Amino acid sequence: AFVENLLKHPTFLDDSYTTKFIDETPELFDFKKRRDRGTKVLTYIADITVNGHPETIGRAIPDASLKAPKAPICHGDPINPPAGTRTLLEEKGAQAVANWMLDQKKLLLTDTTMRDGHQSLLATRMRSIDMIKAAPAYASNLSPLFSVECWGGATFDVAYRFLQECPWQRLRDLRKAMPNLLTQMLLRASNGVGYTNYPDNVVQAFVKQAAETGVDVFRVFDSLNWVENMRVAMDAVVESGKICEGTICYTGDILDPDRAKYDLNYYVSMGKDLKAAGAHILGLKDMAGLLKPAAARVLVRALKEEVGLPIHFHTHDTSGASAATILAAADAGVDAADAAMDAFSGGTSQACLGSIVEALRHTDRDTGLDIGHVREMSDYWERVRAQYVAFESGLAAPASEVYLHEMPGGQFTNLKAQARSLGLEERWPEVAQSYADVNKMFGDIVKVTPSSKVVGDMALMMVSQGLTREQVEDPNSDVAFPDSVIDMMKGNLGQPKGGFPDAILNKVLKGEAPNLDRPGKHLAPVDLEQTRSDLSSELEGFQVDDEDLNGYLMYPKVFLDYMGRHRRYGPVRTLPTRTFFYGMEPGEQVTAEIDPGKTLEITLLAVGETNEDGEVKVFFELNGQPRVIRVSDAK
Ligand code: 3PY
Ligand code: ZN
Repeated sequence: AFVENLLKHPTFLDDSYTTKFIDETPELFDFKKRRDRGTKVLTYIADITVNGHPETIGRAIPDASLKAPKAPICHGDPINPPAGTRTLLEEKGAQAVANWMLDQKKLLLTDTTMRDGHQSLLATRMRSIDMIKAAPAYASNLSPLFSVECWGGATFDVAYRFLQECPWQRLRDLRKAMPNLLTQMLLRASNGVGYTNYPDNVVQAFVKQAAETGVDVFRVFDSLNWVENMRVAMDAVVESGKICEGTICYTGDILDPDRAKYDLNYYVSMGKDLKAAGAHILGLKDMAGLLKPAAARVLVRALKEEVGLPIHFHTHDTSGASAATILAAADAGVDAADAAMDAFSGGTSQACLGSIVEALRHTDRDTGLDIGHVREMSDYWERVRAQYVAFESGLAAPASEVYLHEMPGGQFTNLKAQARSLGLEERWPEVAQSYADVNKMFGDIVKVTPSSKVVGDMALMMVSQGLTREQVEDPNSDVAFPDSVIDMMKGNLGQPKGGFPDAILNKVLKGEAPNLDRPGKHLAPVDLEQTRSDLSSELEGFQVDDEDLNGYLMYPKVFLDYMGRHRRYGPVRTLPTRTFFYGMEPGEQVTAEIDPGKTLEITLLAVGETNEDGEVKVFFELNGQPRVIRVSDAK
């Protein structure tokens, strides 16, 4: 309803430029046009104040006394932060960073707060402004970090789709504020930052652009662990001169003889394949948090000995046992591990960063981070998190149930919300069991975006229709499979180890032969310049730069919708988070810095009555001048 409501207003005709262009070249625009941006932002505030934000209506509201979070203090010169890992990359290149990792005694840490932390706890809804405020203090106070994971995964489309922001601008701003630290992204190999396999040249263009705009470390994985389907993305990363973290997704249990499909040899052999494919670092991505401490010792030791690359371990704390696993991995020699700042840790997110720092203090794997600085940063994140209560939906307690269903941390809360919307919340244990059954029916596959979404779609369908695995597999029963299941069985996400079982393939494809090749092999390259010029025409002559083009190629409709709203609402990413989600109260004043040093001082004076045409006048003061904005009351 939000999108429709906003798109109903055909006010896209006033001009044809985006925030980004204006933000970068303000001198090109006269006073009137700059004032237009003020009007746009006021229109947004008026609309949200009158109609509410559809994503927060009916949800928990942040405490009224909550103040906007203040940026953490920089201990040191924020303009010249201490040398960090990025300094090494810039001076000596990607291989030198990998070699340096191997030479370190300390356990290197990646902070995931700005990507997986909020993706797993707050449905990916953290806004750029809250990240950018923290970035100088990361550079200044936390320079021993290995990297800051702040881009990719679900954050890309959520930025356009729900936060009305350009994800590229987020990356550019963070990059600038943390010049000494490696930025890291999660890339779904041929699935880019989407849910489908893209043509090779789209993946290549995306990687090139991400490297140019500011990504240093690319964690590249495939949702079925098919190395064949990772090469295009990995080659593009290596070519860009950035760090390629070729990644194994961990599933099953290497110590369980009943899960022999994914045994130690499987992972070691995949690690060797990734090394041969050009990885500088070997990522070990335990997206559901299934790797147990004893298994971690065995796996890390074997990978270290047999592959020889530095190993970067990622896990989730759904079980509550992830810190134990990280410490076991550290004992076994893992080079780097992921953790989230305390206030964004635990549950379906990562382990608690401050506690890992403390656990290793006075040992030979001391992380080198200052725990006081970690606490200050976490205090900031705690205040940030409090503004997003509407999106909290996580676990109230650790759940050993994760070993049954094996859902990735990022999917868990999403699937729960989907189950709720289908009226299946009470039947969650059945959904969990069904998810496990579907996994077996599909032949025990790796479950991570996008394959995890396919398993989730099927599980929800079975529970809502009361179908068992036997009924689904029965050749005489008629089953309407979700589109995503049909697509995956056709081979459009690639091939899992051993292929999909015949029973389910035949049932879904009704005898049609699947494509067993790498999906990208059969996808024609996109004509990038033609697409740019078509898009430019569709946007009434708007100059489409490479970032916009790559955004459009990943998510055509999402990008166009974003642009439409952008023309109406302008640079709303500069608004405080509370204002963005809840509008303003009469008498309240906020500021928004729309260009460096150029600030809108906004006071909401009053909200009028709804007239017979369904319109409301909202009275503001903008930089001391009275302004009246009319919006329709859509309530
Ligand atoms: C993503 O692809 O967004 C993930 O976080 C997978 O774990
Ligand atoms: Zn994760």
